[in-house]
Amino acid sequence: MNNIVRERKLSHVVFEDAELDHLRSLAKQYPTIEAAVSRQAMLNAEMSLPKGMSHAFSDIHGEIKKLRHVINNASGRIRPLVESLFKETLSSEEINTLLQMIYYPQESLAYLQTSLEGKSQRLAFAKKIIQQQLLLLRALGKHYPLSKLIDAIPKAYRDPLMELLFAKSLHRDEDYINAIFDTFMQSGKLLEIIRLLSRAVRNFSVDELIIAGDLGDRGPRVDKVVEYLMHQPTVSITWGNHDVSWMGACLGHEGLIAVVLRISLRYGQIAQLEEGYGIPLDALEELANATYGDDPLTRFIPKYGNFDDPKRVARMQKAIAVIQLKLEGQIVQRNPQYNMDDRNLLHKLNVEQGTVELDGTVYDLLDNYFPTIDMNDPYALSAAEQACMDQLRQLFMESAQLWRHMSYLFQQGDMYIKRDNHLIFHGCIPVEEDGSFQSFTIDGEAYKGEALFDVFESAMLRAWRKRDPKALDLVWYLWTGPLSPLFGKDKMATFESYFIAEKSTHKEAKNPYYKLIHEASFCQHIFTEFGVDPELGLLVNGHVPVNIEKGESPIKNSGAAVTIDGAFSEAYGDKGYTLVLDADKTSIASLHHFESIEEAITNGADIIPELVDIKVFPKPRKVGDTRRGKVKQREVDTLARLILAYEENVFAEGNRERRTETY
Ligand SMILES: [Mn+2]
Repeated sequence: MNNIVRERKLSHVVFEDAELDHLRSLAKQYPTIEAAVSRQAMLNAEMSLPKGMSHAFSDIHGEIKKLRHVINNASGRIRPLVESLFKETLSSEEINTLLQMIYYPQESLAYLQTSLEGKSQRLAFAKKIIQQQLLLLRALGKHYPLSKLIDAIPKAYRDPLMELLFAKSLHRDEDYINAIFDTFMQSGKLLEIIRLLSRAVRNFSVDELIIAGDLGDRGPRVDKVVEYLMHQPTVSITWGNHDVSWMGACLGHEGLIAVVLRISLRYGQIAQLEEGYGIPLDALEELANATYGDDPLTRFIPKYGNFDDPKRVARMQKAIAVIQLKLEGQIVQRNPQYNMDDRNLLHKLNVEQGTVELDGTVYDLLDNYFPTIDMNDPYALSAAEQACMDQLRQLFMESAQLWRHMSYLFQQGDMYIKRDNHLIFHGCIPVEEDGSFQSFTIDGEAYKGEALFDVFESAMLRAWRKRDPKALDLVWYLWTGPLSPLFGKDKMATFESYFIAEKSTHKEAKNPYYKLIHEASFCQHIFTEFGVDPELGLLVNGHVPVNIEKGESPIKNSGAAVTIDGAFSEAYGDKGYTLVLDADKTSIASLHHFESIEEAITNGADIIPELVDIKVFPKPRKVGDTRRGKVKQREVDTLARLILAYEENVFAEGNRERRTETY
């Protein structure tokens, strides 16, 4: 035995079986010491980069036009970069042209096409734009490893575009560069390349988009919002109460189908159902005409939208509202543990008198026409109502587009997410007045705090994967239940707002959480529960619009909580916020109205948000300091063990099994 082997034996490196199994599969990916060292070097280098930027929005509510703009301009972050890069070399008009090309390449090119005459002018223009786009990509590339920059270059044209990207550092002469551009020109590919590079710049400007819930309802098109998000590279979603209503409807939950239909009709947003998801409303219309043909329907005229026949929409809304109230009664009755009996009001109707009794007080009804309610069994659907729901349920479950979109939300979504000390969710953490966590019982077990979020998350997935009826009812509870972290109010006053004049009965009381987040000690109590650093933590929720006109601020007095529902959609106020999670600070950007793509192209309309810093970190955080960085560090450590296993001849390099190992 020679010395080296003796030394090895003396080192007594011990590998447990479980570790060896893991290293063996890793060895397939890194079959040599060189391969493992290369990977380690790249991981270590990446961990030293500043952490990428994340943008968080919430409460999009179907507002596709504005969402598209805010994503395209990276919440206003592309403009300052373009301005600083090109301030010496481009006029402000040229800067605007470049920005329009990046935001809306298709539309901008169509607009410019008319003013660019002749081949040489078009070539010169395209060449200029492409070179500017590549410069931008290089500037953005400093935040990423080279491999990511290469990945960002459109694959179909990667070799020639890489040449152009590095032409300057490689001292390429004009002939070399022109040969590439001339070929693109001759084959008619210049405009396509501009479009592809615009997308690359946009995708490269933001590391992660976080949507804190409520993609649809009220505003125009939930289907277009989901479709657009599905085309973005990295999206994380925390579900909102409106999202889970669509998700449950897609799985065939009748109560939630009624909710989704009623809200679409109330806000006059029928196109998303009929065009977006191919769900015609004929069955409902037939029922509505037969049942409410002579009804004046004063309480049901749609709030938005221009309709030739608003009464047609109103009739359908009333028909589905009554069905919803009945179905909700059934859900509450079959789930006594929800403690929502007080929401069942149909058996308290006095149809002869035209009144309803609510908490001991008798109120007059604004509408007393309920031909389908049988007072002996007020929560049962009539035969015609049931037949209509059967048809609608079939249509919801058969819509391939709805299934595609909702599957994306189930897969991409969570009840909450943690990002580097930011705890992000849609609604609230249900608490009592004194700040202690409220608990909710599922299958005889009480859950509160983080465990409550986790148990709802697994119910969501059980509903999706197994169509478990109990889990499906929990999806409904998440939509409207008083202890739902997505809803966060004591009740949803659907019945009262339709049928009772007294405004006091419409009031929905918010969970004490919304008051308590002004106190630093309460926020720290939450951070501890959710495993977030109490010193650096920030609570982020949407769901409740911040009323700027009333002097409300998105940032709470504690400095440790922020509400980012800034009324994004026109229906709510047309403002909105983006939370910008940067390496050195977290800031809130206030958005404003966005007219149209046409205005953006012809007059340079843009959303240039105002930024206010919320948290400034003692030192800029690197990738290594983040959640993803921790994963990378573990990979570096594991690779070190793999290298040791190679050095110790536990494995042979090159994917060759050592003979001794097979025994
Ligand atoms: Mn909401």
